[in-house]
Amino acid sequence: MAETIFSKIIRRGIPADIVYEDTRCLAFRDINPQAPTHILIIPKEELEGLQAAAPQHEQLLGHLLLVAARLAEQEGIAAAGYRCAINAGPEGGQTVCHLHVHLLGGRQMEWPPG
Ligand code: DGP
Repeated sequence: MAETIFSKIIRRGIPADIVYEDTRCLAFRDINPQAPTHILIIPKEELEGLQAAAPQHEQLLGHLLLVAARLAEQEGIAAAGYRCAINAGPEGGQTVCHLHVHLLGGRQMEWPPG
């Protein structure tokens, strides 16, 4: 698998505004924010996307969502509400082939997302 831009961020090959890190994941601000708060939470393990997830990723997937919830608290958007989104595959709008959870908040979200 070719190295993605997110793998480069993990190994500090390119800069990012990192807001959280632990042994399993990294969270940083999206370069093209779609809301006042727009953070990407990614596993350090290379995983192409949700479509490539398998039973052994169950704990990792739960961890990413719990980190998103914790970051929402940290960002001060938890009380008002926020959105977590995972784009999977071309029709899902995924452009970077490394699993990532978008954490969006700080404005009213709309539905359907388009
Ligand atoms: P998606 O469309 O779900 O694959 O989202 C990919 C997101 O990644 C998109 O919102 C823009 C963001 N992104 C792409 N390249 C970079 C980068 O080099 N740095 C940061 N911080 N974000 C990036």
